Amino acid sequence: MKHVYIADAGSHEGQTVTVKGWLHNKRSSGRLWFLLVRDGTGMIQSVVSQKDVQEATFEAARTVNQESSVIMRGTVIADERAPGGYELQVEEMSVYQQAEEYPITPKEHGTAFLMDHRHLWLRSSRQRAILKIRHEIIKACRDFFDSRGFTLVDTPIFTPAACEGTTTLFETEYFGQKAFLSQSGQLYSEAAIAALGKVYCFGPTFRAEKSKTRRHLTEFWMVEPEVAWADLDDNMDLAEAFVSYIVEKVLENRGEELKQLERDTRPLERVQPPFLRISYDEAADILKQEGVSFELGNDFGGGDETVISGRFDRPVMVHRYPAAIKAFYMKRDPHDESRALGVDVLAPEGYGEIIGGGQREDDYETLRKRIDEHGLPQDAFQWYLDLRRYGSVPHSGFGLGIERTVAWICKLPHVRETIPFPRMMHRLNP
Ligand code: NSS
Repeated sequence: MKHVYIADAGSHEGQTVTVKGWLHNKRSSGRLWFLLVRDGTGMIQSVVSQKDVQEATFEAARTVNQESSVIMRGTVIADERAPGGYELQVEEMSVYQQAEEYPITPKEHGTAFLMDHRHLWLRSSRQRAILKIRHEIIKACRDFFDSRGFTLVDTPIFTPAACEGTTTLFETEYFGQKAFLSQSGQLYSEAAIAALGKVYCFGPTFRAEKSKTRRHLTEFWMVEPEVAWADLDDNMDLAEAFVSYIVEKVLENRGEELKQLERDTRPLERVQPPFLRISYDEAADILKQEGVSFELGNDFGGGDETVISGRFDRPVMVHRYPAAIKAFYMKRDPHDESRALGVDVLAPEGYGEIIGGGQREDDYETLRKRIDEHGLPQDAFQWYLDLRRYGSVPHSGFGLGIERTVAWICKLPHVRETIPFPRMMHRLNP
């Protein structure tokens, strides 16, 4: 008998098919069992009627447990009242594996319990919806760059030096040598632009974040475009077009999932270019107006970003941060050497930074000096300095954190639900 996925059941109306999946839940009314079966593509209500089936099938329906794996043969019937619009009138069913008593029940569970059972928690409708949206966001990232002439360049995970400061480096032993897990593929993408012009890398990145916040993971995914001959303004144009495209695709293709998460889509519909561009000093002024105590020169904390982004109905771009708090590779503003040509994109609704990037220092001597000033080893950066010795060009890029973007678009309270198996300071299992 033909195995059909539940999502395709509608095109088999009136036919006998086989559905394979997991028992989501069940209820009975005497001689009938209603089994809600899930297969990853959808849910279908399967009706087992005592008068229509063999004793073994009725007994299987009576005894089958939540999350058991099941195989059902039956006829697809259109039924407006059924979830998904179709029902399976079961002729025969078998239980492939009878599940033990399932630990996750409809009652409320604490976060720690759910995180310990993340491998099972993923099966819930809510987690499924989040993973579907995550997938859509990642696909949109790729499609955006692929359709604009960018080439994907895979950058290494084992690296000899820091990109984003030495305090969050994960160190590992590498055949008698020290290696660090990549914090960003940026430096390697900068090398690749001289070969390919416009590139992006997309992969897992690692930071030993000792902060326990709703925005920090120790392993997160980042997509990073890098463009030759692009300045800070070009970079901001690219970032706003990119973020708008991602939101547009999620609205277009994941309406069901957003509904399931009870996400109000109106704020997302407003995410269209142009985004407001304000300087760090203007952002600091907002904090002052709102009565937030903030020392000029410091970086914005999560709470500060919430206040700043709360002023706007769409993402806001904050540029020209104090150079002293930014990475060694950032180009200084020629009009004010104390400011770096960097930009952060802050998401609205209190989410804060989802993108960090900017224009890179392209002068050999200046960059060499910065490497020293930041206490970084010249040796490990010789290859990077070479890029300023052999055909240096103005260039810019940025990194978008996937998990923070998923958290914002799904409106989740914490990044831990945005990735299948989150890694945080106190979470390495499962
Ligand atoms: O440190 S960033 O601001 N910038 C870079 O890594 C640049 N090297 C990117 C580039 O220009 N190619 O990080 C970029 C984004 C940031 O805006 C967040 O969205 C995300 O990466 N990010 C994180 N997400 C989750 N957890 C943690 N710990 C985290 N750190 C950064």
